[in-house]
Amino acid sequence: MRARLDEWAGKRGYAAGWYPADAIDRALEHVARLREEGAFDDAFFSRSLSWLKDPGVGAEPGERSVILVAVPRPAHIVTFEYGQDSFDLFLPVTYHDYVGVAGEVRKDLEAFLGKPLRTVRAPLKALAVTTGLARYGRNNVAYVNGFGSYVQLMAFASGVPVDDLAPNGPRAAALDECQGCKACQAACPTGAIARDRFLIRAERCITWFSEYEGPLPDAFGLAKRPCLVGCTACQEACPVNRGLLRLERLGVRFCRAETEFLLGTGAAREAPSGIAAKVEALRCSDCALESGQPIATFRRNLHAVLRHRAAGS
Ligand code: B12
Ligand code: SF4
Ligand code: SF4
Repeated sequence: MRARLDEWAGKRGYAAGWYPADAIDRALEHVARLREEGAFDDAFFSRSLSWLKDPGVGAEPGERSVILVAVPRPAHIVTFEYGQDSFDLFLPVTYHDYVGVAGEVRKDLEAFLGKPLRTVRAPLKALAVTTGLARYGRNNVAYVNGFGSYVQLMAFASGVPVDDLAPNGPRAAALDECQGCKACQAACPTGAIARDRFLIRAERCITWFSEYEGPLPDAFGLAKRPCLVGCTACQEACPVNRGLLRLERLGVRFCRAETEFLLGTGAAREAPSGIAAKVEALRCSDCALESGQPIATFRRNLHAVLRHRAAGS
């Protein structure tokens, strides 16, 4: 069975592994233990990790195994005309079509195996690392052999039993390359990659701010790679990722009037015709329209980044 999964993944350029379903419990316990130890900032936990207590998280009765898939993904480029110039802004790896890609992969795998699968909600990095599919970098992102960290992780449960290759499972392991390296720590503009512990201080991470309403650190707009949401600094600084980032143009260009509408600075209060299709093409829940208007985080992030670009900083 594992051989069939390897064949499927190999043909598509993915990495994948098949594990007993209790691997999901181990990953959940790992995070729960950190919570009990008080490792998380309360605001961060309640905003970003409280879903771990939702019904339906983890394995369901009758599910015997979990398939983990790491799909290499590019970052995407979108162009905005603004002032006298045009600017290429980025959607970091995983932000374009997150749900769509996971859905396609599941359908493809179901067809290949001839078995129904259920998408599992779980802490995916902990799952990938504790099963041995990936390793943590000091930046707390998961690295998969040959792909670096530029992957989207996904997990699918099935009723098919599978032998545990490593009883008790491998422990969470860090990359060997992290020994003596602090490149990601030095590159992180907000000190989120801690000096005194392995777990990042996610409540300082620019990505965290950029995904929620509220004040945004200046560092978001000043980033070397200007992003519409998220941050790529700790991954791009990493020697293990060297040469692995793929960039793809989405072929979306917002003209001056459209950019002004998105920023709320133009005369147009009504959406210019055609803009909905362009925004839709980003397939990004953080850069969307709601009732014809850009959601607050989209407008705020775009404003922050274009203001700095136009000022030449
Ligand atoms: C919440 C969340 C966030 C939060 C918090 C991030 C975080 N580090 O927890 C915010 C909004 C900040 C965020 C940011 C990003 N995210 Co995010 N996020 C998630 C989400 C929903 C849950 C992550 C999670 O479980 N966090 C809980 C923490 C406790 O778990 P952990 O990070 O694995 O931490 C473990 C280690 O610290 C370890 N540990 C503790 N002490 C020690 C000591 C040693 C020695 C070792 C080895 C380990 C160790 O134990 C912890 C628990 O197991 C997942 C999707 C999912 N369902 O899993 C995506 C996910 C993790 N995100 C993803 C991505 C791509 C990102 C960004 C790169 C996006 C971007 N470009 O801006 C950044 C990266 C920021 C960073 N440096 O981590 C991808 C990661 C892919 C990958 N290759 O790892 C995921 C898996 C989505 C996906 N389906 O692919 N994210
Ligand atoms: S930059 Fe260095 S310390 Fe950070 S994850 Fe990469 S190898 Fe590890
Ligand atoms: S994503 Fe950016 S802010 Fe977050 S840890 Fe990495 S470098 Fe720091």
